[in-house]
Amino acid sequence: MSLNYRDRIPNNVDLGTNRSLQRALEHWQPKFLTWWQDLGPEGFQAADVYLRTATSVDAKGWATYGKVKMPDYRWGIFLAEQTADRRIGFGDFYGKPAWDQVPGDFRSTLRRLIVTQGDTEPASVEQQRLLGQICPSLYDLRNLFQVNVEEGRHLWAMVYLLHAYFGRDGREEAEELLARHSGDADKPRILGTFNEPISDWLSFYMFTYFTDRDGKFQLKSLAESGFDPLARTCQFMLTEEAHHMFVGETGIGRVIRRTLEVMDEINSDDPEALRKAGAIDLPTVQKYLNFWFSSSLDLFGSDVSSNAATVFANGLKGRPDEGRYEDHVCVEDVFDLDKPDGKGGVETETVPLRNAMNEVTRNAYVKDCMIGVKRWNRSIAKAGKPFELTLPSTRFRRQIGSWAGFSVMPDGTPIDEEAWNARVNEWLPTEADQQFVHSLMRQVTAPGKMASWIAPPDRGINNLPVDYEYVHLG
Ligand code: BYC
Ligand code: FE
Ligand code: FE
Repeated sequence: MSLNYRDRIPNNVDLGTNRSLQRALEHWQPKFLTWWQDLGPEGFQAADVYLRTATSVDAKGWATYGKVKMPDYRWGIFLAEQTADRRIGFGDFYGKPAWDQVPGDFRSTLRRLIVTQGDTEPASVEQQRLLGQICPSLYDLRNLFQVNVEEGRHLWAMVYLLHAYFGRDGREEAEELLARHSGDADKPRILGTFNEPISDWLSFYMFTYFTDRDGKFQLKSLAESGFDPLARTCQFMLTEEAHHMFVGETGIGRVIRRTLEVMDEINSDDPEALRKAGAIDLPTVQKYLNFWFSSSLDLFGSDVSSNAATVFANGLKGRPDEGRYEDHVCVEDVFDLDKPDGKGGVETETVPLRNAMNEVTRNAYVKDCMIGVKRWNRSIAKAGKPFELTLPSTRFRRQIGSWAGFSVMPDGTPIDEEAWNARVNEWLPTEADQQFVHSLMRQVTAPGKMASWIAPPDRGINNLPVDYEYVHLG
């Protein structure tokens, strides 16, 4: 299936054969571009950026690279190839043919899932809009913009579904996706993490490591959907997501590598001395990790959720990698959950598996988060430094689910509020920590040069050297 770049809206859905849909999307397109100009990357709309653009929807070899001004990026509608005779892979309709149209009974539930997914994409662009002005290198600046244009395309992906399958209310929801804004007091974005400011690059790397990884797992779950257009859209989005998490993992890895170098240079691992030397001390990295990991855990929803049970039963949203499981119906199985016992301790509650699907997905996510942490720790150990980064307990600093509002130490021990207040500054970034990190953020734009607090990447993009001019400032 070739991608049509001749149409005003690039696509592989034969958009040209559906005139009214094409017109509706062409009506939304200028609104998207206005939003991009107003709330997309500030100050770089005229710059030439070395970006990759999709040329096929195959998992391999789908990209072409070249210098593009971001407003000229060809945002389009790309779905993975259709599988013949695809069947619904889980829930009450297991084994029935997948749906090409919206199943009427589940219309509003399905729309809500698509809107929630769609809302996060422009939210992240809004959160990151000022980072270009404090970029640590041209290489990083280019990666930021690559992530931004692709999140913009993910918005297109959901808007296409809303326009194509949900009629007038779908079109209204598409407008609302441009009307809510990250952090807006009156019209915030739907999910908590997407209203948190990302005002420095350490937060950006944490976000792309932890929060884009929620994207990976939610997209994997939606890629199992019995509603075939949603499944195929998400399958292609997943191929773009890998780079976002790469930016996070290598970004944090480079921050750590630079800190280790400075430790050797000044022959000290004292946080204050490291800060004076322009590096980010590892306890501060841990605090930022604690913040973004715990925030991202909330994105999976409550551990016991009737919503989750319903969307699973209805065949709308499965488990990530549903194929790994033997039982796809899950009416008999149960799941053991830890929850507060109301007396300052922990107790186990046994719930029907379908109601615990959010927790099943969250557990898979936590396991995936470990991979990078292990890699970072290996580099610290190799440098001979006695420090280990850890993922805090899933009970720590939760705002959604049965641990919401409870004071819990990073190791998972429940404590009282007084003890929490006495120690919270050891666990989460303080105002002073944030000010320090922010004080390091000075724009570096000479090709190949890096800010003081970050090591260069191992290699450049698409086999180009690290000192290639990835962004030509107009
Ligand atoms: N903040 O039964 P519950 C990405 C609401 S990231 C605020 O606990 P449910 C990306 C919930 O909406 C992937 N509110 O949860 C990453 C519900 O409200 P209503 C995004 C929250 O419904 C980086 C109520 O609490 N995709 O792509 O089972 C850059 C009770 O809900 C939060 C998706 O999320 C929260 N954290 O699950 C760019 C997939 N959590 O309806 C992009 C689609 C819950 O009672 N969404 N609530 O008013 C879903 O599948 C589900 O909506 C959720 C929540 C998993 C998010
Ligand atoms: Fe996305
Ligand atoms: Fe992403």
